[in-house]
Amino acid sequence: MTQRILITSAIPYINGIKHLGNLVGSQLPADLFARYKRARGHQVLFLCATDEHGTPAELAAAKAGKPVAEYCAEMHAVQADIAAGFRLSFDHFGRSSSDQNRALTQHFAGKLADNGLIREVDEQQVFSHADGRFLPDRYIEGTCPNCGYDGARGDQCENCTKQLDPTDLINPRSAVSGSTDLEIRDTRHLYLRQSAMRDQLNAWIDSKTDWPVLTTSIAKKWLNDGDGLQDRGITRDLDWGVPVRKGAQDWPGMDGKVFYVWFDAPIEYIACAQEWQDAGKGSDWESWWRTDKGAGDVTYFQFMGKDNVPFHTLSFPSTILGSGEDWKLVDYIKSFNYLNYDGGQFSTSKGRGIFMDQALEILPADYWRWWLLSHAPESSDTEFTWDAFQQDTNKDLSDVLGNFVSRVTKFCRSKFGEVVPEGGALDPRAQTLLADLQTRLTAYEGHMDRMEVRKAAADLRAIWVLGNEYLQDAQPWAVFKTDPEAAAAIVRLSLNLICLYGHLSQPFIPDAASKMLAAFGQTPGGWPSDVEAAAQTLVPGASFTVPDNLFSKIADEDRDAWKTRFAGTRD
Ligand code: B3M
Ligand code: ZN
Repeated sequence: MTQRILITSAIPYINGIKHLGNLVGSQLPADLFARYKRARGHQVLFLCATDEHGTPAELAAAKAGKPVAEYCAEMHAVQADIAAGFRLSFDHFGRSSSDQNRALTQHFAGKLADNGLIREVDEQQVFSHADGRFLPDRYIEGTCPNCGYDGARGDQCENCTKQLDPTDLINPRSAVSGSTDLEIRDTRHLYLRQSAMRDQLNAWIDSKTDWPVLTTSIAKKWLNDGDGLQDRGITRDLDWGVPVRKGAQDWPGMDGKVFYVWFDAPIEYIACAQEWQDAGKGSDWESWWRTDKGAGDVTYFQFMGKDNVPFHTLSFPSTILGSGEDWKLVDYIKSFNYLNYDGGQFSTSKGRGIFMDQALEILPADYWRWWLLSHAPESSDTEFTWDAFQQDTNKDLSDVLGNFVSRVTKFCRSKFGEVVPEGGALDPRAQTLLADLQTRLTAYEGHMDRMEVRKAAADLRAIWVLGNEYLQDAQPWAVFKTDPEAAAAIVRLSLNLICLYGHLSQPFIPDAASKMLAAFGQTPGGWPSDVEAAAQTLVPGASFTVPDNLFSKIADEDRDAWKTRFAGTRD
């Protein structure tokens, strides 16, 4: 039965290009899942956007010497371009600074206020004399009161994932100037009464028995930690952001303030559907998001890195539930650990690792997609090393898959021409192969359905290997000498496997998959669940073209050059 599936990836910050660790922790697995579900015939809406508000955007724009709106528009185009380069198949790549998100964010704030879930607090905030401004959240650094990590930021400790307020930090300093000449000043802010939602959130999380442990353990930890579910400030003294309003009305005392970036960013998941419609790409966006308007049959999946889990299991659901309206809550949260880089961490602020634009400069998207997904940091952090990357991609993509495609098509061309030969009946070895493939395919589907990315990659690899082993075993080049009919049957089956592989590989390596299918005049889209039937799809006599080499091997010189080039930091 066709399902309606809503998929969102955590929306990347606007202030710079993301590294491969960010990519594999959200956008890439979300894309894998979206491609798979579409191929299986489901109706998918896959949304992502740039997260454009907050101090990071302001500071990055200032550094670039541009007005912040202009900077964001440019960086959005840059990120959209890179996403296209990685073949991320978003139905829409929106912007949290959109008019739609502005209105919706103000709408939610109004509803929360109506429902008594917002209180006004006269609080004290850090003002930096050296910087001449209030320093919100991220731009104050200090020691985490929870774990003692000395690089904790004012919004969250990266080390233990605890959500923080800037004034919680021990020995605070300005991340802008490093100055410790900080003064606490009075200012009034809005707080979301998350604590009033504890029971509701607890019951909701408890009902999610099929979620990954990584997700529920982080959620439960902060829910039951006593102060983990504190009321959260949702406004800031900044110029750039969604102006604080109660729905369409002014909010007395809140002039010149904006909503906190983490308040409006998840709301962009919703607004993005409206942007998608307003861009003429679809209709009836509310049928994806409002259970009173048709979204009752939608299943909603979110993908994100572990540091984003508290915001998606506590804060955003508080906004949704607290509104009292019939917005859809997420059904499944797939979260990821971190990918490390060659003995350390990827770091945007330090420019360490490989960034998305650089990756595409040196190799096509499929290499990265395959390696990153097949090493997705699911059950623990994992590490990127150039040696492993070279070894794995050379083996899986060139020696196994690429080699299979090229041997079969070239052998066929030399003996039978560029047409699918007729040949005789399949021999028992082929029957065994088909049975083995069917077993693996069923496992592959199960792992894809459950978003077990590494296991799914292992299944796909095994499916490729089975074809190679069969060819090695069946030896059509030897058989041809004595029994051309039998050789033709082996070749026909193998050509059919190329098409099967094209369809099954498409979620992981869309470009190579398209090339494999194009060689036979096919396009990606279908899903051959029945191997036996798939093995007979090509009509004898149908013509094909030998595809260009699908993958080149990564040479040792290149590997070493890249190792050196990416050893330092990005300038
Ligand atoms: N931009 C943080 C991140 O990219 C943040 C995610 C927002 S999801 C609503 O890790
Ligand atoms: Zn900490």
